[in-house]
Parts: sequence; structure tokens; C-alpha cells
Amino acid sequence: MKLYFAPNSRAVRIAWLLEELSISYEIEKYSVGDKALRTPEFYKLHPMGRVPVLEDNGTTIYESGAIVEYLLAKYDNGKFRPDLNDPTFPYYLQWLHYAEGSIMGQVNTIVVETILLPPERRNDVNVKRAFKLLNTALSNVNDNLENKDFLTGTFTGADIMTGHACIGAKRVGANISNMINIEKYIERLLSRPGLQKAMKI
Ligand SMILES: N[C@@H](CCC(=O)N[C@@H](CS)C(=O)NCC(=O)O)C(=O)O
Repeated sequence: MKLYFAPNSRAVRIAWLLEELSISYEIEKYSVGDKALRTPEFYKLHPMGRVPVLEDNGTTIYESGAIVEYLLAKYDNGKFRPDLNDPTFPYYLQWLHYAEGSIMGQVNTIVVETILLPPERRNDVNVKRAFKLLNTALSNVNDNLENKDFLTGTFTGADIMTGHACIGAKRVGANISNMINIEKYIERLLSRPGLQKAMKI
């Protein structure tokens, strides 16, 4: 199994899951913004030049959420994914997809508008709107975590996706000081050895 990886990127999610599943893997390391991601060779792996990409026995797959679902369907044996008949299954899917569907779009806008663009091209209206929408999306996570350690009760692939997105949101400056459930949730996730290992790659 080979993971195309960059530190501080969504590829951390996949290394974290592989660690949680005790699956051994090889890393091919890049950095975000790396020119090596924009080569004809890399475009064969990911047509948009992004990480993560996973290679497994001749299968090449990208999109972090899809990779999480693939790994759990194939190798998890029910540890981090509820069974189809489990009442939490729909909510497991909901929270797994919430990361890219409702959080990361705003995080991307904030990164582009506050870090990547030169100051003269930044747009304050976009930044304010992104923070507002991000706050609403995170409030919803915070409410859902009332009396729960993890998004659907026990630790699952949904926490890898949306938990990592919450960590990213906090890192770009989302104000979660009044969202005590998320604060504690992030601490809980950061104390997991699998995530600690993935963050050190
Ligand atoms: N929705 C995709 C997003 C992939 C993505 O945008 N990855 C970023 C890092 S988080 C990337 O590879 N950026 C490299 C670059 O733009 O140079 C996923 O979840 O895998």
C-alpha cells in the first residue's frame, strides 16, 4: 500500500486511518504547492495534482473521503464503521461527508484569501462570509457533540474526516472559544497515537 502524502494536508487523514487500522504503508512525500504535483506523471495519479492518493494492489484512488470509505469497507472488519443495519450508520455517512461538504470549502476560501493571494487581490467580503459560514457549520458539530465523545458515539471514519476538518478550521482561525464540545473533541483526537504519528510524517 502506498500513500502519496503531504504534511499539513488532507493526506494526514489517510495516514491516521492506516495507523488506526495497523496497516503498514509506504509514503511518497510531497509538500502542498509542490511543483512535483503538477507533472504529467503525477497527473496520471490525480488529474488535479492533489494529495491524498492511495495505491493498493493495482488500484489507485483519490478523494480523502472515498479513500476512508474504501479502506474501511475493505480492511476494517467493523471496527471504525457501523454496520448497515446499525441505527448510527446514516449519521456515520452524514458526518463523514460533512468535512468536505460543509467545512473545507470555507477553510479553502480562508486559506486562499488570507495566505495564498497577494494582499492586493484579497477580498475581505469573501473572508468575512467564509468565517460566518464556517462558524455555522462548526456550531452544528458542537451541538451534535453534546454528551458524546465522538460524532456518532464511538470513534469512526467520520471522526477522521470531520475531526480533521475541525482541527484545520481551528488552525485557520475559526473562533471556537465558545464551542467547548469541539475544543474537548479536538483534544481527544489529538491525544490518539495514530493521529500523532500521522502528523509527524
Ligand atoms: N477533496 C479532496 C481535496 C484534495 C486537496 O485539495 N488536497 C490539497 C491538500 S489538503 C492538495 O493536494 N494541495 C496541493 C496543491 O494544491 O499543491 C480530498 O479530500 O482529497
